[in-house]
Amino acid sequence: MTIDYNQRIPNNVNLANDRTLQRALEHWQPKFLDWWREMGPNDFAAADVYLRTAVGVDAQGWASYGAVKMPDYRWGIFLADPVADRTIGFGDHYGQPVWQQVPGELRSQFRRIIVTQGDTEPASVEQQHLLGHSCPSLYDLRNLFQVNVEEGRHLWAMVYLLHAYFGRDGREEAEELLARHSGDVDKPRILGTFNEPIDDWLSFFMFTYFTDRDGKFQLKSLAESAFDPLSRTCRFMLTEEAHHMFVGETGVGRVVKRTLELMKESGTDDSQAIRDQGAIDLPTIQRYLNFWFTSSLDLFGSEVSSNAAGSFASGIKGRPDEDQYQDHVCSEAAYDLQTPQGTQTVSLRNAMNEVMRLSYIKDCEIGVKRWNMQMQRAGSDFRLALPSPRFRRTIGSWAGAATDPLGNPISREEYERRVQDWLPSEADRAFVRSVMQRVTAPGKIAGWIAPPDRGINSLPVDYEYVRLS
Ligand code: BYC
Repeated sequence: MTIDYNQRIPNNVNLANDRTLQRALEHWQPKFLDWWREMGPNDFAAADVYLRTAVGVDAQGWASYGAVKMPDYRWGIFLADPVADRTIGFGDHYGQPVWQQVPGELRSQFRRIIVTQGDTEPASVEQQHLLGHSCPSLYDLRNLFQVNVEEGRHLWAMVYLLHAYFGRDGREEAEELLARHSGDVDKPRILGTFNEPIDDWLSFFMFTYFTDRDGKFQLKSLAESAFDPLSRTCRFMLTEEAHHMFVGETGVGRVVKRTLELMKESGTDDSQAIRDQGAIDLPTIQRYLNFWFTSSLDLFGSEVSSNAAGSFASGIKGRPDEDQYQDHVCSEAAYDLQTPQGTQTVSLRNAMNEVMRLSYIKDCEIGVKRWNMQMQRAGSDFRLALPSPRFRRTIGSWAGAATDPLGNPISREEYERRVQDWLPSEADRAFVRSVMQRVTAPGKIAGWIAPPDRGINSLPVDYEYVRLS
């Protein structure tokens, strides 16, 4: 299904044939643009940014690249092509044909999940609102903006579903998605991580590595949904999402690389000596990793969750890559959980959040291994590690339990005494911000990060990816 760019709202859902829906979305569009102008990277509205824009929805050749001013980006509605005769892959309705409409009895659960997913997208743009001012290079600045415009499009994806399938309630929810704001005292974003400030680039890279990866897992589980328009929407979002995690993985890798270079040149791994040279010492990188990883673990919800059981049973949300499992109904299976009170056996359906969290942790390990290989090759003994999923949790069985990063229970007093070694302190954050001075000359790069191995879309690294004047 080709994307129609002649419409005011580019789409591949034949919007022109549904005048009521088209009008409703055209009514929401200026509000979105107002929000973008106010909460997005607004100081760069006049810059020409080398952005990719979706031109199709098949895996090959789906995007075109070119200079665009961000407010002119063609946000639109793109669903992956339907799969012929698709059937429900899990839960109580396993094997039945998928739904093209939301069943009445599941409306509020579907709406809640779509709203929660939709809420994260503008939240992340708000979190990164001022980051452009401290960019390490034009290459990185462009990547930030690419991520931002695509999160904006992912908001469109959810707003389309709300408008098209949830009537008046859906339209009201779509308005609310622009009314809540990241970190706002009165109207914060729904999920914890999306209210954390991202005001330095190390946080941005950790966020795109860890938090966008939660996005990958949540979108994969929604791509399994029995509600076919949701599944198709999420399938296409996943195509765009891959680049965001690439930005995170290579970003952290380049910070590590630069630090290792300076450690080698100066013959020391002393943190202060590295900081004196304007780079970020490895223990600080570990503390940032601890912060963003643990915060992202909370995004999977509680270990024991009747919401998760209900979503699985009724066909709302499956497990990522449901095909990998033998049992797709899971009505009899049990699951052993380790809680602060000891082992607890629950039904597998109730433990679906934990099943997802464990697959996510496995996926997170891959990048950590790569970063550690860099250290091994450079002759450093330092290794980064993911902390235990019991550490610094605010949701679920381990919420509020004092443990060290290995997950060993400790007293609250010991936790408070040692937390500075485990999580970024105010002084760490101030230091990290202090090295992040804006570099915008083509081909130049800040001193705390190594240049990328290659440019974007086969262009050289020193290409002028953002024309600021
Ligand atoms: N913070 O049974 P529970 C992305 C709430 S990222 C605050 O434990 P459930 C992206 C929960 O809402 C992916 N509240 O968990 C990445 C519920 O509240 P209500 C986003 C939390 O419901 C980067 C209560 O606790 N997509 O796309 O099974 C950039 C009890 O819930 C948190 C989704 O999340 C938290 N961390 O699962 C841009 C998918 N965790 O309803 C984008 C849609 C839980 O009782 N969402 N709570 O008031 C879901 O599937 C589920 O809502 C959750 C929670 C997985 C989030």
